Amino acid sequence: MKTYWKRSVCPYDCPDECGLIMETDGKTVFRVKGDPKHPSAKGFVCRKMNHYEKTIHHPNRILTPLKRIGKKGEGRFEEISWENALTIISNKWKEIIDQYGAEAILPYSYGGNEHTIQNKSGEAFFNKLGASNLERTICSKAKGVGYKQILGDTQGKDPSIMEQSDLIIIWGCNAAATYIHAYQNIIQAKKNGAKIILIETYETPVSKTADEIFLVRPGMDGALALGIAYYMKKHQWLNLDFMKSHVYGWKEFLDTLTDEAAEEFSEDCGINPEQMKHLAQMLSQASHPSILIGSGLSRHRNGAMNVRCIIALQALTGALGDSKGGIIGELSTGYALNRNYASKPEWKQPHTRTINMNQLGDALCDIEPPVRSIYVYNMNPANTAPGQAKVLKGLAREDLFTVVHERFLTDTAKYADIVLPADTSTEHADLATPYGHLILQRSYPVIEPVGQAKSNWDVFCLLAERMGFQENFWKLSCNQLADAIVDHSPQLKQLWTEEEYQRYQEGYGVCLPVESPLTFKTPSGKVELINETLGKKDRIPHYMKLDHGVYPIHLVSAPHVQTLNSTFTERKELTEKRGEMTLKIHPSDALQRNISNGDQVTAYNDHAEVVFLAEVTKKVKQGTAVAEGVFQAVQTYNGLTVNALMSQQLTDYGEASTLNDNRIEIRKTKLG
Ligand SMILES: Nc1nc2c(c(=O)[nH]1)N[C@H]1C(S)=C(S)[C@@H](COP(=O)(O)OP(=O)(O)OC[C@H]3O[C@@H](n4cnc5c(=O)[nH]c(N)nc54)[C@H](O)[C@@H]3O)O[C@H]1N2
Ligand SMILES: Nc1nc2c(c(=O)[nH]1)N[C@H]1C(S)=C(S)[C@@H](COP(=O)(O)OP(=O)(O)OC[C@H]3O[C@@H](n4cnc5c(=O)[nH]c(N)nc54)[C@H](O)[C@@H]3O)O[C@H]1N2
Ligand code: SF4
Ligand SMILES: [Mo]
Repeated sequence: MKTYWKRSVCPYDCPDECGLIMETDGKTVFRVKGDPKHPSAKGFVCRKMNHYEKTIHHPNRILTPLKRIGKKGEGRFEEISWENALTIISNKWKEIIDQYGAEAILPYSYGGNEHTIQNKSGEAFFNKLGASNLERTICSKAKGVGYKQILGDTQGKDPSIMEQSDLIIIWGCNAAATYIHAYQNIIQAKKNGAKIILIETYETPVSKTADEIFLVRPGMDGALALGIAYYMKKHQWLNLDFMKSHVYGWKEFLDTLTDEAAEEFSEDCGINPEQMKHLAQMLSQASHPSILIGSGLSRHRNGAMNVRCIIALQALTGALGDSKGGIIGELSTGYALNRNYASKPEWKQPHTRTINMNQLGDALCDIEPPVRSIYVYNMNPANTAPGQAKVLKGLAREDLFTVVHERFLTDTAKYADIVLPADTSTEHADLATPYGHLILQRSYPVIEPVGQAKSNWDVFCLLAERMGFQENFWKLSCNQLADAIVDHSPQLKQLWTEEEYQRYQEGYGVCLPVESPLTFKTPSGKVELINETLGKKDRIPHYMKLDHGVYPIHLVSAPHVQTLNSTFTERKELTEKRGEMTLKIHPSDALQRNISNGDQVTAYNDHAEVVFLAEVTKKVKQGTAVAEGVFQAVQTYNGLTVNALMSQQLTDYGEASTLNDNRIEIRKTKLG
């Protein structure tokens, strides 16, 4: 058998989007490694993808279209042909459109595949159809908006600069699991002598690299940041030169940091004044401080504001204008590619309603006029959306026509009327625009499609034909569409040399140029500590105090190192290492409730009751409980996961999810 190595790039919802190389014969992938020529992967990938072949050729992959023969959720299906499946879907949709209008159809997708074509082309299809729009904000939109409110369109910094920092604050990011190459940069910085500080709600795997750990009350990071700013002001630990030249509104901002305010900050966030002062001193004495901001801390009702308060600190140190420090963790490369060529926003039909993806339960159960059909791709909302109990109730509706395009029979797919088999990133061409570093990569198919699996794009083209769309756009192959997007991105040729452009076209990861750190793309051309476009209440970063109701314990849902959201849960060797669905509880909270390590406990609030295995540990802050990972129904005790305890509320800005802004009570589960 003749095999060879081929270049590819990871498609999953992970900031690294690692460059990969794969040993193949064109039909089977035998081995997967990090691409040694990829500037960030440097030959190293995570434990999930270094056996990607186990996912690609997994015996449970869906290989043909399926039609439901059991009850919704039961998971009983029969195989049908593509011809038959497309006829059933298009006939049903035409019937719904005739009777209720296309708005009764809802697309539902997120970042299951992050690459431009498989991620964006569905929007073109549903815009053309006139379906309801989906607000795709489950992840970190509030963080993005918080960043924008102070830095506008300023280019995000590449994590590799942290290697030159002398102080790194990892603020709510489990980089050891979720941003592994940035974590390598941090480890290198530590070897170079940098001090590493962790600000978290619990001691994540990152703790082992941290010199000092501060456990904050969830959602109170704004208070903590402003407390630190207060001590910087009090002791004049400020970079006045930078502020005078490059920061708009700094005097007015500092005026808000009074002694009384500082006391409240400390009391609320659970970090004492001495610790705040210590953090202020370390930050201001560092020559090149970096702050790596995760997304979890923005999934609160005050999430965008908290992010803004943290960024404000680096306006006071001047690190925002430094090429060896500043803010890491908010970056996009989408500007380099014309992604709109794939999503066709101009085809959006006026006055169609928009549904927020975080309120799927309400959308399926309550809204008028009702959603009559949902098409799910790149997502598994039965496991990942907030308000799980209501989402499942909605998906169980007999009168809801559900189509799911998937690689595995996920919990969502089990509710489908029709399941369509999706391919993997090795089976199609695409264009990666990562959100964790400045490296673009183009990918080409490594193997032929497995079974009858098809890419998102190919399915949308087939559906377009059935729905009578006439545009030549729908006649392109994946690779032709990739060519067209690149051709319609003239900026690429301006950003790169001819040689870099050629390497990109050949499928190598190629870096985008780094802009001057003093280029602030805001209306004033400065860092906007005060944002005049916001109302009086919010123009200055301030502490947004929240009402948390009657339940005493704050619940945090954190990522797990063995899995990626619900992706990779098909891989036994990973889920076995992950173990059971666990809730981490502080010993004092456990004692008060007569809970011991290893007990079954029921966490509850107004949304649901969910059973976990208790892990009693000093690694969480008292008053906080942490559930890591996304679990499938079969891996749960009572059919529900931590997502059932989450509300459908949205953030202050960005209409994002508030997955970490929920309270619970916990009791020992009565067995038998
Ligand atoms: N292995 C693995 N990798 C992943 C993922 C995964 O599930 N597993 N998920 C991928 C996705 S979709 C994303 S968005 C990224 C996310 O990557 P991260 O930004 O690292 O992950 P988050 O979900 O934001 O959670 C990070 C941390 O936020 C903390 N946190 C929650 N609330 C607060 C708070 O109020 N204050 C503070 N200080 N900390 C808080 C949690 O304790 C958690 O440890 O990772 C991606 N990569
Ligand atoms: N409890 C809890 N809940 C969470 C999180 C958490 O950490 N804990 N994280 C939250 C965050 S940050 C996010 S972003 C969301 C993510 O929520 P989801 O997007 O639902 O999660 P994923 O598991 O990344 O991807 C979903 C599905 O996409 C499918 N998929 C992959 N590639 C393709 C493809 O090319 N085509 C098609 N049609 N399907 C494909 C995968 O098989 C997978 O089942 O979850 C959120 N919910
Ligand atoms: S899941 Fe993340 S760390 Fe793993 S290969 Fe993909 S991009 Fe890299
Ligand atoms: Mo995410």
